[in-house]
Amino acid sequence: AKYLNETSRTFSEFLLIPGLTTKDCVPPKVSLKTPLTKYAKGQTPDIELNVPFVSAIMQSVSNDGMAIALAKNGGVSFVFGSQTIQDQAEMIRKVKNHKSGFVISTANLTQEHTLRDVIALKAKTGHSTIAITDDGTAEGKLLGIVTSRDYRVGTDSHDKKVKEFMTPFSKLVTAQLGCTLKEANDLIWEHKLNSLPVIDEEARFRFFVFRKDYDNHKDNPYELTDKQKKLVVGAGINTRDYKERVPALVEAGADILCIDSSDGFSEWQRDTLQYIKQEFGDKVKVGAGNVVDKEGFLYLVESGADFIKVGVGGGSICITRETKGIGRGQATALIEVAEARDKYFEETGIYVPICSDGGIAQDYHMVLALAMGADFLMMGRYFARFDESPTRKLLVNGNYVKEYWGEGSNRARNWERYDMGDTDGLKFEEGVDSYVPYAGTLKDNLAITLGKIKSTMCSCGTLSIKELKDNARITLVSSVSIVEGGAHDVIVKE
Ligand code: MZP
Repeated sequence: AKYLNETSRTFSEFLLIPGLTTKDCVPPKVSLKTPLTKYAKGQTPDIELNVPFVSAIMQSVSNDGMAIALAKNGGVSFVFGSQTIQDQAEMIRKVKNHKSGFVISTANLTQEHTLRDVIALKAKTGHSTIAITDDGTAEGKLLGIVTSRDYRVGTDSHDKKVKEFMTPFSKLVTAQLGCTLKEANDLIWEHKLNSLPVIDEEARFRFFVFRKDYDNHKDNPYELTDKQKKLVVGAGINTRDYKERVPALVEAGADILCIDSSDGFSEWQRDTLQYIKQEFGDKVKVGAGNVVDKEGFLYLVESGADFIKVGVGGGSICITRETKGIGRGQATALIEVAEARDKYFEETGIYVPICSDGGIAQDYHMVLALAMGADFLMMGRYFARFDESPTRKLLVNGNYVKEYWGEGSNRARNWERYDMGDTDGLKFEEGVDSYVPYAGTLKDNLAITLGKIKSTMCSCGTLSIKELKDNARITLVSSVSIVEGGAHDVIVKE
């Protein structure tokens, strides 16, 4: 055997050292935008994430409900593949057909535009549109568009038509936003969109869409800036039935696929990647993995993967290391693969994003993983705790919990993930069936997590994930100093 000299380490063994925080380095200015798919130097990736999180390809985590909630909040779900092709494609369709809100800048929508322009905008976005024109017809010039300063002009107006129009509109706003039209108007106008006591999650977006941006005083024709597309959704695939599953998922509208396997350094993954690229060219994006070293990374990149997933045995429900004795500490695996990714970029000009999959047990592990070179993170346990995960919420010993089981457990029976090329069926379990503490809604928890990440990034003096990767300073911690990191030598009050 060949011995690797370094110790296999995990996130809890590291800490970030603060860098200089300049006065303009504040959390609201931090961007968490990150590439999801590979791209050539100087170009932009076809798919980017606004938040560097994807939810795990697991029955107990990523169904259509989770996918809709996460996509609305800037991440992407990979809908689990351990179900029939038809059922998985149906979930993808549900996400793609979901009418969602898009924040579209109408900074340039002016009174020179007519209601007809707004109707065209509505046709493109699928949003309900409420606009007031000076003569009450579609060709009339815009007096106002939902909540904007124009509205005040509108209600103050003695024009009967405007008044007639505003009364039902006012009721609609009150019903959807749970506040008066004036309150909504003030909050939107003051850019305090997030303070709206929204009843219908999408209402916030709908009303923002048509806010006219007076601050810029621009009067060019409007342009739609976020992209005119539906929610982004991914799907897990395996190395067995890909010739049937992939076309069905593509047809259903999946934006990105990922081969789901506990050990991705295999010829089966190469065959699957090559089939997809030959059949669909670059139109179909597909990630591969999981690997834990540079050899595995290069093998899958050269086979055509659009991103690479890193991690073997670190998942919270995973017993692969105990069962089979394979795996690598997640931090060590990530550091090596990130180095290989950077070298590959230097040599070829192609940047292949890497995803750190599994083993995130604390929010601070996320920022460490990003600093160590992950472009985004796949998480199961984290998302399983939320209302949106597909599993039951139960009261166990006085505490609310959600169910969470591994794909390698008897409950999931996802033997394709552990395929060794022989007969069908799981031979032994590599995952457990468990509970995780119930934590509430995805949106609320994500806001807290992202707040922590941004705050840490500011402590490191960085405003983007790239800056964090390039400039972070990371130190190993001794087991004694880990004790120092918690409350110690005090009697903590209840
Ligand atoms: P975690 O976020 O719960 O720590 O880990 C989630 C990851 O564990 C998944 O994305 C997947 O890679 C891995 N996983 C899923 N099922 C099993 C299993 O049954 C597993 N062993 O290891």
